[in-house]
Amino acid sequence: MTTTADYSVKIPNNVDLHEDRRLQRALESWQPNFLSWWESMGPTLPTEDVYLRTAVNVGREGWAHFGHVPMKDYRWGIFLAERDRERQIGFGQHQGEPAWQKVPGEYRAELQRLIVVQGDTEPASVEQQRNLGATAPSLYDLRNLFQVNVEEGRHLWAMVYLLHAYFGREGREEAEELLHRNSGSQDSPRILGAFNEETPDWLSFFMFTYFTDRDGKYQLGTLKESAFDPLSRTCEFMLKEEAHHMMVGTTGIDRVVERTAQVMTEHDTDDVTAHGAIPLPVIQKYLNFHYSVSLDLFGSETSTNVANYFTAGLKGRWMEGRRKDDHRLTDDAILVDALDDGQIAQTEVAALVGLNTDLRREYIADCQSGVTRWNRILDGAGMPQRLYLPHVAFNRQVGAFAGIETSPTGEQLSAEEWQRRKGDWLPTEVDKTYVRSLMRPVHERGKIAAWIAPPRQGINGQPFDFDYVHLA
Ligand code: BYC
Repeated sequence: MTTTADYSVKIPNNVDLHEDRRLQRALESWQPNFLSWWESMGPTLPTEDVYLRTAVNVGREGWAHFGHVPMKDYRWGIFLAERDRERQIGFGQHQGEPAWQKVPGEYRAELQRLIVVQGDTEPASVEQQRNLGATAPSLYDLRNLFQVNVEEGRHLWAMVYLLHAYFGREGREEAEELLHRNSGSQDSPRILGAFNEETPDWLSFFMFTYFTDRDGKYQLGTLKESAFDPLSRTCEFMLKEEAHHMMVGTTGIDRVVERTAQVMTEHDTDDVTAHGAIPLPVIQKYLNFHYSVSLDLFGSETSTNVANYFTAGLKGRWMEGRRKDDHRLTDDAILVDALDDGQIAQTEVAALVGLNTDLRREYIADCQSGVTRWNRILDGAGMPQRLYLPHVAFNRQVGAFAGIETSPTGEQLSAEEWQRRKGDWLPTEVDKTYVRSLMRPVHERGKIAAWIAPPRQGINGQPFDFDYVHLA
């Protein structure tokens, strides 16, 4: 195992793939299927080349190379973070034992399931975003979209490598299925709810990369703790790439809010539609939608699945190493959200079954930091309006609150009242049509659409007016 990726081979990798001919052949026979999936389900906008980052080294000293690459020639590869030979399991009933280099038979099914669920989200997001290139607000944004897309493709490779290398025939079959399920498909949809929603416009894209990619960050963070070392090392490296996706979402919404605030101040009006910007209430509705569907991605407040994952050592907590407890949690309790006699309440449960709640709370605190940041932009523009995260029970389809309806402040509503008022809180057809009407491509160097401010910084030290993408 080296830290540097070998690019002289068909499948770039740092896992000494050439030493295992069977595995290499299996992955080489999956590769054309991946490429034809990319051709038919990946980005639709024809391009000559794109200024992309390609991973070249997983070590500490610089890991990426930037350059213009035709997207179909992007080198998707397999990169695991460096192995720590002393690594021990950090939690659960195997705490203190050496990390596993193979899959223990008794946990095979659960591990495979976790890897399949994780793998399923990656190509799903590429499918969701495939038409966005045609309406990019600038070449800079177009390049970022494609960067996110190729890296999600690489994250699929990361999970497929694990399935092929450690799960035999079943793993290979699952790897095929990852290319056959499709986002939004009636017959074979993607596994998790949020990955079957549409990403039809760039406001949705920025909300998705802020809220849904952030679930990815937190889930990968828990899998990085896994006793199964190859999974842990794969996730560690994926998290490095994920940071860029977070940046795209955070600064994307920054720039939308900034532009709206500018137009509101310049024209002294809340109704910015006449001036081609996105009204704050519409931004809030999009935020409400993406946040609530992303909360669903954490599963139920109480889950025996997650208790079993933790006890077995398959999936840890966010920042497990920094937690000041026994890392076994067999005697601990946690307060989780619940319905008590139909009312929103909290109830005490065993800490182990409450671990989805624990992770969701870490995630919520992180989401709040974005809202605080966007409100600082509003404040800086001298405006009294503020954005907010809706109540945890708002618009939920999974978990304790799936059966009730609430307002964004958590006021419980009857089904009729919800039907009557939900258009005040979630994007309506009118809102979506308006946002879509703004989505006209700006594919000219150095230019930007009117509904969004330019970024403060370019990519890899390049200016905003750099030729990030050459269109075909
Ligand atoms: N939609 O015990 P429960 C990312 C299922 S995003 C549909 O409460 P558990 C990315 C659940 O599977 C990160 N079904 O939940 C972001 C279970 O079914 P089974 C993706 C759902 O198991 C942007 C049943 O309901 N990675 O990387 O504790 C771009 C009972 O569930 C949903 C992972 O999620 C839902 N929302 O936790 C690109 C990590 N929620 O098994 C990429 C791996 C639950 O009884 N996955 N269900 O048939 C997991 O850790 C867990 O499977 C979950 C659910 C956290 C998803």
